Amino acid sequence: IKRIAEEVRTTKEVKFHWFPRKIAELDKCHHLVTKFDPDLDQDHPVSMFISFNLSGEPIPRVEYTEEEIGTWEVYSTLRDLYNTHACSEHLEAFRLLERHCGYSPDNIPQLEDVSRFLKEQTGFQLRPVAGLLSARDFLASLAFRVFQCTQYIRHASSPMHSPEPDCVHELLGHVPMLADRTFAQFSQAIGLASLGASEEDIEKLSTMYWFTVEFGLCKQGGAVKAYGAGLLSSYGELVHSLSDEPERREFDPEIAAVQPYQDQNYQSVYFVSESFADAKEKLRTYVSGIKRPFSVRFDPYTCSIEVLDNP
Ligand code: NLE
Ligand code: FE2
Repeated sequence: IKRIAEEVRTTKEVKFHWFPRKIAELDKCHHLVTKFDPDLDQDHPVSMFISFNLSGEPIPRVEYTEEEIGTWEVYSTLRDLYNTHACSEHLEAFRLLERHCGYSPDNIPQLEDVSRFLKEQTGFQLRPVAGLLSARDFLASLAFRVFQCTQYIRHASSPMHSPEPDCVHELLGHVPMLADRTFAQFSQAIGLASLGASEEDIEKLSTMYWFTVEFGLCKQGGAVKAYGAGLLSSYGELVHSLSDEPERREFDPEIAAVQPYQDQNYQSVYFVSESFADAKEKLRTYVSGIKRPFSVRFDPYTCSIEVLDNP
């Protein structure tokens, strides 16, 4: 998909990239990054049903096949590993999800139910998406506490690791973390920083997102635990990340934003945060160094972005 850059002007005639200012404008943030062609790539491991829905519409319910529910059974294996490998915020939210949202080894929870739950916890909501989105569109939705979420499941042949997001990744990895208050603030802050940012800053913010929200580790009670969704949804990588194999570095946004990464296999470097509060503070400092001709503020009453020209 070829993206045509749209430009808008502030009163001072400074150009910057278009961004949504109202939650309904997220309907325009659906540009997919196509890494494969499902028609040509016979091995590609997902059933590509796509729910496209507009802002405010309930998320369509999906009836998963028996084979798909079979794949979902990685749930039990992961669940056992969480006790030793997941951070406490994840474990705590997971218990609530089991109680209130149909999380169990033989049921794939419905996005609509999960979205309602998250909304009560942190104001986050889910939106179904057809695949991997462009970084700009994905990050923009976070500014509104909207998480764009795939609904299909990985192929039965590789349940323990998938290079692409799927509902195992979203529901077991992201959702529990989005139920945490500080983590939700951290995620929204990355989103707000991305609005109207230059291509270069989008690249840096999405790399930083990669090493935190997707593959982050944190210290807890003298141990290192996982909070990144890409770890929490992959049995193989969750074990790998806390083993002796990879390198672990202290989280520094400046460094994480430019660290090269690959998205087909396990990471060789992970960043460890002191806590979410500390990560949030470091992010704040990093973001204040990003140059934009304006500043933004989220108005929670109207769910819209206020734009202020910088003096
Ligand atoms: N590797 C992850 C998993 O297997 O669930 C998905 C990562 C998506 C960025
Ligand atoms: Fe993800």
